[in-house]
Amino acid sequence: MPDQLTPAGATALASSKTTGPARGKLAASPAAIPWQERPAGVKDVVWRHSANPVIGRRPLPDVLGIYNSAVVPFGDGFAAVFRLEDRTRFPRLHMGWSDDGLQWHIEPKPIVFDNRPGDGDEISDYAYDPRVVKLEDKYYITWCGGTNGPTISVATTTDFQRFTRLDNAFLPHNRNGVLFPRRIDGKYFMLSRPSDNGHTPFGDIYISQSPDMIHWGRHRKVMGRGGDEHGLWWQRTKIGAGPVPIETDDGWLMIYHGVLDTCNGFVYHMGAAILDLDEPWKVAYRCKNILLAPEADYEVFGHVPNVVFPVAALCDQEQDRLAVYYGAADTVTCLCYSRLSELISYIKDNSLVF
Ligand code: BMA
Repeated sequence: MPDQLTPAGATALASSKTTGPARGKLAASPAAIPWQERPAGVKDVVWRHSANPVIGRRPLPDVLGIYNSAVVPFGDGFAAVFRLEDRTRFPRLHMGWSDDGLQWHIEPKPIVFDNRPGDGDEISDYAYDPRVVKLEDKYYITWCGGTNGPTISVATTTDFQRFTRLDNAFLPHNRNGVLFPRRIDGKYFMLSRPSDNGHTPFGDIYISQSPDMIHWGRHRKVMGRGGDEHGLWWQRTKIGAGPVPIETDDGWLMIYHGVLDTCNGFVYHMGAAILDLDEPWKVAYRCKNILLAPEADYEVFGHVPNVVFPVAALCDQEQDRLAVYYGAADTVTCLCYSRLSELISYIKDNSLVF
């Protein structure tokens, strides 16, 4: 195992920390998730972190951007799997560590995965838009990996030091693979978005089941993009699952991105739906309204303008707090917040299932 994941190898830091926190220490109690109250005067159900972006432009030497990245509670802090682009612009996954979910220690070298069985040494996949979920006794990382075009790659880890790659879940082309955090009726479930090899001009959310994380089947459409017929232009071109679904009394809260194709290109928004707890291919509620549109400068100006792309959520159900990490303008990493109960009510009150 190379030494890039040891503290001594971590020469580049995005914060002033000199040691990485939360490296597998057993936590007495989980760290508090990032949180800010809704600012006075703001009526929206979702509001931005006041010090966005939490990881800004040029966060490390020779790094052009960290965005669309996953965060999970780990030890007595948080671990992240970051999408990082250096001067090659070839996306790779890098580990990150944080005490508070805001100040990040970022490993300067990419994650090295043990090869998938049968792969040999030739893996040179690009890797982007990771999601991470704690499922039973392991953390599962899913991401868009490309060897013969983009599809859903999967790996496991228990310590974020060693990573074991499984076989890809699906055939190319597919993106936005998001696992559920527990088995349902004995099966693992994954959302995904069949796509093409480029900047896909279509896309609906599907769900697949597996008994073992290797064999995936019983593919079902969960929900489609919605356009003119529903008067919902913000998600008329394509939709894709975002963070790992959150289990609530009303169903699985699924935050997702919805895309509008304009004369100046795609515009990415954040929306949400609630899926049936036992039959998650059934949509119980689907919010008609955008929860977050690209409006802040850091969402509108960047390498790809007008993108908010939610990928990870931290939820404290006792405190009724939800923090969502999203990539902005394919350049920086941001946070936004909501009260979980208010968000659920808002989705139910503004629901149109189609
Ligand atoms: C999608 C993905 C995302 C990206 C978005 C906007 O197809 O590649 O990583 O944020 O486009 O460019």
